[in-house]
Amino acid sequence: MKTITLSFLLSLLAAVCCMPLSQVTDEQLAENYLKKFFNLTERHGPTARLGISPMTKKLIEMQKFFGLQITGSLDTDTMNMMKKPRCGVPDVNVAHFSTFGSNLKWQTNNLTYRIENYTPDMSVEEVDDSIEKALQVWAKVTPLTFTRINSSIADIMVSFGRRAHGDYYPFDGPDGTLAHAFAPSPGIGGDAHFDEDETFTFRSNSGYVLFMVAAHEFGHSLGLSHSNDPGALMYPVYSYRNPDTFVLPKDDVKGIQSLYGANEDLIPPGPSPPTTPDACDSTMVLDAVASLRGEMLFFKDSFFWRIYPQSNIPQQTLITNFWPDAPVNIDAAYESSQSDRLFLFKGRKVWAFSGYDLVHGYPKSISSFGLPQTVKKIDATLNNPETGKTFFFVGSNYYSYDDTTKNLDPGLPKPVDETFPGMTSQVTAALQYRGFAYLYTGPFMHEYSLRSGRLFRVLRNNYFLPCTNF
Ligand SMILES: *[C@@H]1O[C@H](CO)[C@@H](O)[C@H](O)[C@H]1NC(C)=O
Ligand SMILES: *[C@@H]1O[C@H](CO)[C@@H](O)[C@H](O)[C@H]1NC(C)=O
Ligand SMILES: *[C@@H]1O[C@H](CO)[C@@H](O)[C@H](O)[C@H]1NC(C)=O
Ligand SMILES: [Ca+2]
Ligand SMILES: [Ca+2]
Ligand SMILES: [Ca+2]
Ligand SMILES: [Zn+2]
Ligand SMILES: [Zn+2]
Repeated sequence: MKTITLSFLLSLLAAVCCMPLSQVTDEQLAENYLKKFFNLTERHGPTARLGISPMTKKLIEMQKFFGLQITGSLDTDTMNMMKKPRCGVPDVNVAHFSTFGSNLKWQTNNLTYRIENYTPDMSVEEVDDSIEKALQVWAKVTPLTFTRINSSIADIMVSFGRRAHGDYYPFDGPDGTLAHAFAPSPGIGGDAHFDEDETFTFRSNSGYVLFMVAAHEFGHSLGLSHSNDPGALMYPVYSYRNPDTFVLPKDDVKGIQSLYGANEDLIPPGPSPPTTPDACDSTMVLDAVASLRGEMLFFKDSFFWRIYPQSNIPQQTLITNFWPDAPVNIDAAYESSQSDRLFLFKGRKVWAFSGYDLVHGYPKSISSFGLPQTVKKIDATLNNPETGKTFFFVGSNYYSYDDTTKNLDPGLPKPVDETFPGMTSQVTAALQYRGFAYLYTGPFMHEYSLRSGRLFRVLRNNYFLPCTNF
């Protein structure tokens, strides 16, 4: 945790350049992004011993923060990340939850807020409701209270504005920066500004959900900085979540309680704060594993990790950040290299994706593979590109499907351990990689030859998905 003063934030934000995104080259965009969010102060000139430019150094810092492959260059994943809609507050020196420093918190628990103006995107009632609920996200887990006032100066002044809106940190037009807020202090401190050039919505997943954007900004208003936990509300990049079911994640709860303590009131029982799956948890049981265009994907809850063959650093993301139409808490997944599609299974349904897009006609019933009605869910799937067969593991049995004839093979189902000796417990996930079949059961993984079915080794999850918290 590092102390960042408000004046520092101000000077940083003041360095923001405001060219429209579409007219700038990738390099200019990257330079602006790193200046704005990673404290890049000058672009040229060698950095001491290492001899790498300040720009490369900041690029590596940014790639580390977002769990991207550390290349030090403007590769596609890095550029895509820089183009995502996000919050306008910088990401310097943050780890898991972080604060602006213990001196940047409110000295009272009873705060006031005022909505200075409204967006035409939503009704007045919808804006009032979104702002109130966004503050309650934080009030629920702390002793903080928020009282609305309609005149004079409140601690947290909420307003909508576009471009230059009176604080020297102009907004940037549609997308890019969605909003920003100031750390606790008198005057502009605590205030939250929303970019009117965005389309804000109450509940719909087209446009930006005001409740989600506001809940994040109020985290800053109360003294939290950004978190690199991709499941945290204080993660700097926007992701859609259903406002009706949203529960403040554990990382944010820990962050805000480190400043203000817990809510002493009796809280009615509700869903517990979601935690982001941790690759370092040796007891974790993965939902599904698949290959995709040379990468490996590991699914758990609402998240997945990607691993590039060249690097050993898993990148963790929300499933819906990649495939907005995908289910979460899936049962099984596989890549069909013949059709270049990714199949995701949940219950009796299957989704097919081509790139980021849901293939027309999906989700479908798993009966489309010829599986009988008695199969209520698939535990794991395994595709063998050499034979064009896909195995569906169900309980202690498996079915095999021929991608060419589009039929289930006859004489099925068969006991799993007839083909994969020693696999007597439920298969929870499966992966084919370089001529081997990897069958997961709980936190363990059995390595078989795809051809002979011979069992080579019993490994743990971390064989492919290493623990990289250091
Ligand atoms: C930002 O960069 C400047 C100059 O390189 C440095 O003096 C300052 O401490 C940096 N701030 C943070 C928060 O790292
Ligand atoms: C803050 O509000 C709470 C609950 O409304 C109240 O019990 C408490 O006395 C207030 N504290 C101050 C300092 O006004
Ligand atoms: C402020 O205005 C809103 C709506 O215009 C109203 O519901 C609320 O009661 C007002 N609050 C105060 C303290 O006047
Ligand atoms: Ca204020
Ligand atoms: Ca914007
Ligand atoms: Ca708008
Ligand atoms: Zn933010
Ligand atoms: Zn502003």
